[in-house]
Amino acid sequence: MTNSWTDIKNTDLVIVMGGNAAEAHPCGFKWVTEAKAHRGARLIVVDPRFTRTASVADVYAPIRPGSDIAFLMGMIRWCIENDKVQWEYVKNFTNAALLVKDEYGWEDGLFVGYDAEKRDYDRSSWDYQIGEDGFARTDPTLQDPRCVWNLLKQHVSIYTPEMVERICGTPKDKFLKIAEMIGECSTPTKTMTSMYALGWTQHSKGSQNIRGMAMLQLILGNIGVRGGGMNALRGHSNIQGLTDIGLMSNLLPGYLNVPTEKETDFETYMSTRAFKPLQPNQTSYWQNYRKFMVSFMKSMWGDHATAENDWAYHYLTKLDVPNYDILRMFELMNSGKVNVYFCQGFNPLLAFPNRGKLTSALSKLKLLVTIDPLETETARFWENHGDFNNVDSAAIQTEVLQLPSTCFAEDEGSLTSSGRWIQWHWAGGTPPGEAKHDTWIMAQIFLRIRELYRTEGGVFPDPIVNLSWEYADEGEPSPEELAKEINGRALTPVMDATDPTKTLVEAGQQLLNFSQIRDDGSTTSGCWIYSGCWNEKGNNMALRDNNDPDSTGAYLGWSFAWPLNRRILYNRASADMAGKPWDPSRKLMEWNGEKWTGYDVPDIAPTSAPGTVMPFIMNAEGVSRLFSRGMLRDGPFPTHMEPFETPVPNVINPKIVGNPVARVFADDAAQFGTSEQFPHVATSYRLTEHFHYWTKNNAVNSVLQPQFFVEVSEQLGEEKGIKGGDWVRVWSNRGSVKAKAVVTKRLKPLTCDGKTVHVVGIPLHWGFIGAARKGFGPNSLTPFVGDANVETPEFKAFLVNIEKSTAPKEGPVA
Ligand SMILES: Nc1nc2c(c(=O)[nH]1)N[C@H]1C(S)=C(S)[C@@H](COP(=O)(O)OP(=O)(O)OC[C@H]3O[C@@H](n4cnc5c(=O)[nH]c(N)nc54)[C@H](O)[C@@H]3O)O[C@H]1N2
Ligand SMILES: Nc1nc2c(c(=O)[nH]1)N[C@H]1C(S)=C(S)[C@@H](COP(=O)(O)OP(=O)(O)OC[C@H]3O[C@@H](n4cnc5c(=O)[nH]c(N)nc54)[C@H](O)[C@@H]3O)O[C@H]1N2
Ligand SMILES: [Mo]
Repeated sequence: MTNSWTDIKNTDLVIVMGGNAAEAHPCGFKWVTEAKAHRGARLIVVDPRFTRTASVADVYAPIRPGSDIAFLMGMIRWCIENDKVQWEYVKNFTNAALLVKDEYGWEDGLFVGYDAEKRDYDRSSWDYQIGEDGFARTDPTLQDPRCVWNLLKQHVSIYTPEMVERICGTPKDKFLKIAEMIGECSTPTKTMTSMYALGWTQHSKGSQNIRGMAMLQLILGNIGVRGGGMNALRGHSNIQGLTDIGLMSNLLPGYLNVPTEKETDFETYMSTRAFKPLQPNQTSYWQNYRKFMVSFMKSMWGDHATAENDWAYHYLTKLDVPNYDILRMFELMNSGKVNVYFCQGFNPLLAFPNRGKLTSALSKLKLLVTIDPLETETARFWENHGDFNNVDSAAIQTEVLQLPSTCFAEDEGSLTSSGRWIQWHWAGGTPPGEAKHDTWIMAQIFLRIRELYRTEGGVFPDPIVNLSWEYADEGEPSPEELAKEINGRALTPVMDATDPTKTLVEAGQQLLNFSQIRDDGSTTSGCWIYSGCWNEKGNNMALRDNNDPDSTGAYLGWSFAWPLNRRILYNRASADMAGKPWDPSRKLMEWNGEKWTGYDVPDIAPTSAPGTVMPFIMNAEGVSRLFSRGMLRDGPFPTHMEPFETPVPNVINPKIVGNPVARVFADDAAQFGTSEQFPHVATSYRLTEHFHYWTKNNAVNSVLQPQFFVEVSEQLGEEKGIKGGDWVRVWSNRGSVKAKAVVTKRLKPLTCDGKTVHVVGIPLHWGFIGAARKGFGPNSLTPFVGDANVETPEFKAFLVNIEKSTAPKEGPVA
């Protein structure tokens, strides 16, 4: 989230598109209710299904799964056409005025530089014209045809309301009604907030969906202000923490990058991360990258990371491919290239696409180790459960070890919420039976592996045997020790950058925050963005002061938000060029003539005078990006792309299949289905009464939502002779499931490109283990392909067929 849950109460208009917050985030959704009750805020929902969120919306519009880019580009077009633009914001705080290279262009659905063979773009022309002074060229009058604003206008021109209806199936009058409501938020005194989740991410162009809304929010001047923002509603209680702390295969903690194999030495690695400002006076905060990287490597290898050995850069793994995401790992497993798989807190057999392929992949392992508090389908993938898991157990030779772990309720530690609040929690119970903390399990495995490397050597034992491991109990690092390590401390005295005679931090003391992190080896810090979470003041994540001066929703004394306890990112943009709040009734930050003051921690150097340093300090431009240069693989602007399995061809260019640069493995391409065989669009989703695959182990939840079902419209029910409560079979080109039918008015047929499109809804929560009745879930059907930039699987739009059927057969195992 750019903002926070508690800030949602400050909004005038909520748009829930690409999520179902009332269902999947029922506690957080109370802030929408607050905004409705106390500010008269209105709620728009755009979803293929009439959801629980839609049931309390002022306006609901249906949309075909996987078509949101057309809707969002249509909205931007409408705002530009109707002058619903926050001009001062756009001109000063976005890259609207920057000039783009002459070679850049877009034609027939593709940007310049496409190479069909490589399924990739040459992105060199997707960038600014650089002047002789080394800065990007600009035209503040927005007259130059090569300025970002004019290129954007041209780019969105095809997305008329008629085109939106044709692609998305959203009736034109609904679209226009929503456009009017959104357009009102272009004034400085009205804001809209965007709440989204998987309805946008789980597509082969998920990143571009999100960019689309971010661009709209910038045009409306809604980023950095109270009640505005791009608010990603995160999933698991600590999934924000997962990405922050570097658990993506291509990331190190704090959004530093794992080096690639071309970056053979530290200076080469650093050379593309210099981030020289692209406009005069700009902060370009990533210029501090080296400090964060060096201190991270000090936290990993302590005294073994020195200036002489480039801070042990050679210990870091180097990527030979863009990332080792889960899709790639299962592909490798399925090609027999993986022997051992540690599966910790993950149930891929139910959670990942194309279960047939997953079963085949797991069957090729020598050893599968699961670390989980519960019995999972993944740990039992080899067990026959009749129709529910019809495998030949005798043919599977994988050895499975199940290590019972604790769960959050038995652990102490921190959880990072969607709003970047790192909140400490305490154990509510003691581990049952043989269960052990994950930290104990990991430490015990590490100690044994280190011992093997110490005694037996190996090709390159150094990164393992020299790993810094300074804990009171080697066998189980405590959450406090880990949190302090993440915050960072001084190894030798840290001197004041402006006065080198002054000691800022004594050796051994915790760093105050990341401003004290150094690149000379004097500091260590495990994750720079978290620095400040546990300093000499103590555990700031455990703070529970609910004071909120003037009820702004900031709650600065409650837990610790990264970065620097800042609650709203880019908050300098809440004030105009002179530093006065756009909306005095919603003041956030203000320039008092000497420094920035207000309700939040300023997201800019506190003494940067307005008019010099622009609010987007992480960007080399200092401004936000309507045109994202070469940063995303699939385009500097979002362009309409169909899902890989689509009921209608891409109307802009029927030759383009799916996302033209998404990675597709050959076997999976062969398994895509066509609309002739599979005429209906399926999408998958959650129910409030269950949490993924945990709560089916609990009798109460299993009674509340007792059985796996699929939803179809009354029209499709009629067409296929399906009544509510009937058994149906749903199948794709990859597999087949059986479910009870729910025939409902919540789904309505859509008309897309002149064709009737039916949507089939499939909830997630059933499997073959637990207290609930056995069921399937959607992932026997889903395609094995991900987003072109981050590889989130395309769970939300795929093709199926459906027919009336009979009950599935239980297997030999009860
Ligand atoms: N009770 C409960 N709460 C949960 C969870 C749970 O299992 N149970 N899981 C948590 C997790 S891990 C996550 S990630 C979040 C997910 O939170 P959400 O993303 O809100 O949950 P979903 O139900 O997967 O999907 C949301 C909506 O997206 C819609 N949708 C599908 N395709 C499209 C599309 O192409 N465009 C648009 N505009 N909408 C589309 C679906 O119809 C659905 O209503 O929920 C979290 N909260
Ligand atoms: N078709 C389709 N598929 C989807 C989705 C969808 O919308 N549609 N959503 C996707 C999303 S967003 C998500 S997040 C995934 C969820 O998929 P998973 O993350 O695999 O599902 P969970 O059941 O939440 O968690 C996995 C396991 O973690 C265990 N666990 C809980 N606490 C701990 C702990 O402290 N330590 C350890 N070691 N284990 C623990 C649980 O017991 C559980 O067995 O599903 C994905 N799959
Ligand atoms: Mo999730």
